[in-house]
Amino acid sequence: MILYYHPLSSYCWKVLIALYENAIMFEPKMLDDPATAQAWLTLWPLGKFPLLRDEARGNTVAEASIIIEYLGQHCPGPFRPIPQDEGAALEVRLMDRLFDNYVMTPVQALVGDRIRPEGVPRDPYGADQARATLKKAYAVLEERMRARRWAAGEEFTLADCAAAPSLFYADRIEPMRRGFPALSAYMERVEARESFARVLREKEPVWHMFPFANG
Ligand SMILES: N[C@@H](CCC(=O)N[C@@H](CS)C(=O)NCC(=O)O)C(=O)O
Repeated sequence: MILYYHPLSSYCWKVLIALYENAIMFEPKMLDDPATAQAWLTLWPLGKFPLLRDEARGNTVAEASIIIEYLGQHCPGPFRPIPQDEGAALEVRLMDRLFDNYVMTPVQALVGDRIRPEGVPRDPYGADQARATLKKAYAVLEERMRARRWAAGEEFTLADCAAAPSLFYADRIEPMRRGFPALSAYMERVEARESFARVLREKEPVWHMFPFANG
């Protein structure tokens, strides 16, 4: 299986965590190579990454959460992205949506605002709205995760694949560690987990390219 990815992409981190959790073999293809980027765009003209190409089964799989569910179906292991219990599964999917829609989306808006090409005006109103969304999301997540070890309960799931990258990036842009003790304790736990620790180590050579790397 080929994973089209970039080492600074939070949605790629989300999939890498799932791959590393179950020690799944794959071929990473970095999108900074023009021929790789062309192959990826041909497969997925929407131009979003990550993208998984499973040559053996003839499948092209897009969208991080769907890729993770696909891996859970075809390469099962001790890490189960979605629990069998229906109620628990809904909570996992809800947390996955909360992290994508209300943490990662405003983070992308704030990063996008900072790296606008020269001559394109910034959007302070949109940036304020994005920060306000992040603060509301922190409060909701703090409350919901207060008594949990992992993002959706006692098991490490798809929700954690979404939580770890989105909170990591959000914390660099709108620091959360002082005001939100449950989220802060969660970040320490998840950063110590080998799958995510590996993702964090692998980002180091390119981390300076992140526009908020120094605050
Ligand atoms: N909903 C998509 C979002 C993926 C996404 O936004 N990826 C970013 C990188 S983290 C991307 O493709 N950026 C390129 C662009 O938007 O042009 C998913 O869950 O996979």
